[in-house]
Amino acid sequence: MSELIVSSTQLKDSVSRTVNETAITDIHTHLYAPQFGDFLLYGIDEQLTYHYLVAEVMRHSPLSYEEFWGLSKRQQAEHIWQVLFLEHSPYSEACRGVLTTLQHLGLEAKACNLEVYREWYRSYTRETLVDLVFQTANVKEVVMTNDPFDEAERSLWLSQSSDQLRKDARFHAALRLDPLLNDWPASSRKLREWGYDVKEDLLEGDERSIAEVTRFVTEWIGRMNALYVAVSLPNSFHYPFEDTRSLLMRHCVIPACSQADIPLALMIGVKRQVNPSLGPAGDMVGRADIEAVERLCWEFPNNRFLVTMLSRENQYELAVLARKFRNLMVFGNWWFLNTPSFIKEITQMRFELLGTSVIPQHSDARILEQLVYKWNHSRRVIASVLSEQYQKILDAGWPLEADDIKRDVADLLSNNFWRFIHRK
Ligand code: HDL
Ligand code: ZN
Repeated sequence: MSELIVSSTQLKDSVSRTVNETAITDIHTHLYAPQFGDFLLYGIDEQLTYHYLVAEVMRHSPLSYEEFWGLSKRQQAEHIWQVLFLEHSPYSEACRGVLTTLQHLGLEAKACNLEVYREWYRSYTRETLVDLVFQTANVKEVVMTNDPFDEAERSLWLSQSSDQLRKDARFHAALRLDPLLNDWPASSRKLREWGYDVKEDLLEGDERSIAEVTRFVTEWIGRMNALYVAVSLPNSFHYPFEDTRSLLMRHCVIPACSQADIPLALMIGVKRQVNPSLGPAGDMVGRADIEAVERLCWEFPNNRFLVTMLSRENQYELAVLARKFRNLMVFGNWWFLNTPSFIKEITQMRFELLGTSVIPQHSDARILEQLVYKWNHSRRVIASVLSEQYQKILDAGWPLEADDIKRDVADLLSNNFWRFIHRK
């Protein structure tokens, strides 16, 4: 029998220590293994020009969008540092993230200029920095976002042996299909160029096109050894619907996932490019139709769906829906929800409605070092919420042991994912 938890102080210490010491499986990131070369972003200039900070600097900056985008990456970083960190206090979540990262990498918080940080990075290679960051963040593995419609990534997968690209076991692939499901006209033209016999005017019953799209998805699942297939969907997404997206999901993507015994990840509620002048920072949130998720879970009981939604207003109904469908796994506090106040509110509600059967967080990291702050900030909140839940069962006389906490935290931060994708 392991240590019996009897006091609230002992409980908080045990939970905090266990959450910090449990290595993370980060199920959705935009990171790449070092073998992908420049695809893997790192460094102070990349951290400061993260699109979250671009959105924030443009609220203060005297520069026009054109003037800002006309600056070099370094000049953009210098401008963001000057405006958001020196002329204003950096307490927004994205700004504070840079400070947490610098702190945990042992760098001074407010260097006289960015050259101090750039000099520090010169002593690292991509590979040694990955080692340092994964160790500092206590992350054991991440899932990438891999897009076969991105010409540069496509040619990398086709030119290098997949074993070469997948040789770092800390990096797993996810097949991202946004262009296929959200822009069929353009994607169908690309598929035809690549030798897939598909019609742009895709109709029910077009068995040849359906078979060819399914072949495309199946081939890329295999090439990448994808752990899941993913797509982000607009707040206007409905299912079923008389549109090509529904046809492709029903007849191509979900059957291909079934065949490979992997889930489909749905990330729902993004209104892309409401302000194109902001570039990657120009996307917005919109409340989505939870019935689309309900209908998918119902129509495909043998398929599994990893789902996260961008709107705060969708969180409660998504958690209740997960109580109705065991093939639905709720994950993360996506994008604008990835702030301590929302992580607390949403995680508490999920723990109350779903217990331990949830994946409470992913980082969405785009720049390698973001793993440090995103997980530092999230661990703190998840540990606090978890302690509150445990305290309630202690108060009800439940004999809680330290090993119970270790088991539950390992489930929440890793094992729930591996079990759900049938790899454990
Ligand atoms: O579509 C996505 O995967 C989103 O996470 C977008 O990449 C978004 O720009 C982002 O990075 N959010 O954190
Ligand atoms: Zn993402």
